[in-house]
Amino acid sequence: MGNSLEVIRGACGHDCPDTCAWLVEVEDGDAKSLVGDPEHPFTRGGLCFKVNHYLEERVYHPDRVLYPLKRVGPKGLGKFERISWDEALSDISQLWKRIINEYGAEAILPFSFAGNQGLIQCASIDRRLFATLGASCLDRTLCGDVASAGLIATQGTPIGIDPEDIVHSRFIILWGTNTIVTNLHLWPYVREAQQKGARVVVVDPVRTRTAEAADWHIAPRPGSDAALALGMMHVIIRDRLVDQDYVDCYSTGFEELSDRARQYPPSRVAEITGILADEIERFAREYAVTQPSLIRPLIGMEHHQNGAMMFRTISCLPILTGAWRHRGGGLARSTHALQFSTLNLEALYMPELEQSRRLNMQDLGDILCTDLDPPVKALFVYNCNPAVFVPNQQRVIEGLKREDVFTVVHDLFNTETARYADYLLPATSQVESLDLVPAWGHHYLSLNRPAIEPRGESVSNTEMFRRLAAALEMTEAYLFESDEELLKTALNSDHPFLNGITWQRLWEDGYVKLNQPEDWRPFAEGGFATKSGKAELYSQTLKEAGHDPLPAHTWDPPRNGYGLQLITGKVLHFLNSSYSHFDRHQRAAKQLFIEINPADASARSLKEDDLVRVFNEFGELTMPCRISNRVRPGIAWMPFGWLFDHEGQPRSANAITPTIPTDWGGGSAFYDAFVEVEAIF
Ligand SMILES: Nc1nc2c(c(=O)[nH]1)N[C@H]1C(S)=C(S)[C@@H](COP(=O)(O)OP(=O)(O)OC[C@H]3O[C@@H](n4cnc5c(=O)[nH]c(N)nc54)[C@H](O)[C@@H]3O)O[C@H]1N2
Ligand SMILES: Nc1nc2c(c(=O)[nH]1)N[C@H]1C(S)=C(S)[C@@H](COP(=O)(O)OP(=O)(O)OC[C@H]3O[C@@H](n4cnc5c(=O)[nH]c(N)nc54)[C@H](O)[C@@H]3O)O[C@H]1N2
Ligand SMILES: [Mo]
Repeated sequence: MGNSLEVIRGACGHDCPDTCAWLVEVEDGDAKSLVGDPEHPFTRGGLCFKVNHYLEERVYHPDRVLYPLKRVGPKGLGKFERISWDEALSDISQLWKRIINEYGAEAILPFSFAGNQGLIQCASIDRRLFATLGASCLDRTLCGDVASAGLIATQGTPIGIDPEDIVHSRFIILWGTNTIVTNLHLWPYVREAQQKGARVVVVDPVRTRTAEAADWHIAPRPGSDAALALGMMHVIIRDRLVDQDYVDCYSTGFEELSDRARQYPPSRVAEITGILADEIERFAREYAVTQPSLIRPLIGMEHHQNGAMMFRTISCLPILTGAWRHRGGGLARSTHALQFSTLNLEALYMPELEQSRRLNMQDLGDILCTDLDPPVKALFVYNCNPAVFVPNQQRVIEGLKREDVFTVVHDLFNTETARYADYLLPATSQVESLDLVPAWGHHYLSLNRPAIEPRGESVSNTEMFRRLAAALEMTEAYLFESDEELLKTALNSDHPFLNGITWQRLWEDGYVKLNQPEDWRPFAEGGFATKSGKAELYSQTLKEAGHDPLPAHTWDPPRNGYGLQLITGKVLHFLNSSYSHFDRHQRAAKQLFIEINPADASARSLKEDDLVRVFNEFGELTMPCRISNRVRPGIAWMPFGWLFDHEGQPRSANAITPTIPTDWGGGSAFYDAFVEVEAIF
């Protein structure tokens, strides 16, 4: 047989809005190259710093876990010996059966997030399996749910405009999102609009790269955005810049909202936000009169105690101005809700099976350390790295160390969490598994075809759970459906946006844009998804749930005497906790540091590069200090990921983040961490 060269279409499965389309060149069963697909209209052939070397750094990396492993030595050491799949599955299933007999199935906790965000590798057989067992259910609400819950309060749905329509916008507010770092492929669209004359405003307490590239950077204190938006509403209503016809036809509660906004004159808002009253006036007026105006938030704001209320409040702005009428106007956050609403998810997830107690992922430390009734005795971790990404890391690690908690981790690498595992099972990479990848940053649905066979004895998530179901002697047919059957089940939907999008077409073309009208304006003529069909400026639903029915600024996280509020944001070189294992990424990210304002530095007698102790009631970290005007006084910034400190020890910013629940939406106030900084001599 001669050499066979084939090009296979796929799509990145990382937890990122961009979902880049890629092409994998395969020769004799080996992947030779992986490049961005230049024909993809949204991602246009570009990948990113993280994924540019995907084959070397993930698929063929020498550290990849290729065989089932069993722990030797104490938890935390990360030492394992190779065993067979039969042995691993038989040990795990026997132990689980013993635990179920003694404590009930709720003593088992599946723990996963969006490490692979493909449709079925993220959630499918796993959900069915754990629900059928009666294991504890996990609330996976650390990213996205809070923002959605806030938008739902006003709009009834988190759906917004097609991000590609941003080119039609004339006034773009990137609100609490660092587009150039976290959502790279949207940036050319923003630039195109900017070149056509749009004004680009960034609202972010930190002067990020995106803020540098904008026309106007507005830097409110973190957590104060609801006050800022109310101040804008005050000006818009006072100066009669309201689209009264839109408001009268398509919303309820304008009078009540006007009364509320009256309580937020720019002078008061200036005190809350730290922005000058004059700047608030100008911002409000320009936003209201320059149509189409678009608000583009992503995640930043939701990692605060009042996260949902901030999203709820900013979503009232495009209602007042009628921005939704115009193409390119309104609000565009994640496209996740729209993409997922087109698919048959009920059939895929079978949520009716989930009847057991629910535990929230941000509480992992407490869940493992306190004896719940029944206690959690077995943890199955996949698609995430809780030792790094969950707040209050010390508590999480204390829990992971418990000898009486049986932990299995399924991952591609021996991660910080895997170090505490009793069994570490090998996972496939994206080029070795099949999936459909609905993007949360654009309207293309991609099919990721496996380009090569699974390496070593690695298995995809779906295959992993089919094997576990068999080992547990479960017999429900829905636990053994193939990947192709699962995907076809999800595509079996009569949503009009899926019209003409068949399995065959996805297989051949790799990606297809949702079949929406060319000029799609979701709320140009109302049609909100609330009970009344109107946007709810006053929300009875919120009132019944015990919240303020009107937009409000209420933000009062415990400071416990610590002077600096710490934002721990995403960086270019890592994808959350991933890619931090590689030298190239560590070198590029440099070591862990904390950045503070010159005023805060001089108040603490600190100089650039001084070694400092950063501490609060949760823990402490040592690192060099950077001094810059990128952050406002009172604010500190630290990169999120797994970075080396000055002694070469890997550390996560979550060593000093609290577990404060958000107002609603089930999230965690990662960015409401308060710390003190002092020099180490
Ligand atoms: N390179 C890279 N890309 C990524 C990721 C990554 O780790 N690395 N992670 C991916 C994931 S999982 C997600 S969720 C997205 C997140 O994408 P983004 O939402 O863009 O990222 P964040 O860094 O969480 O927050 C964005 C900005 O919000 C600001 N911010 C914090 N608090 C407030 C506030 O109260 N008000 C306002 N106005 N701004 C505030 C922060 O300073 C930060 O600059 O990125 C995805 N893309
Ligand atoms: N302090 C602070 N903490 C944060 C944030 C912050 O901004 N600041 N951001 C929060 C947000 S928005 C998010 S989304 C989380 C993300 O937090 P993480 O869970 O750390 O996210 P990832 O790095 O995307 O993925 C985690 C793991 O999934 C594994 N994985 C990838 N593909 C597969 C697969 O197919 N199968 C299996 N079994 N495993 C796979 C990867 O190898 C990796 O180890 O962090 C949150 N934590
Ligand atoms: Mo996220």
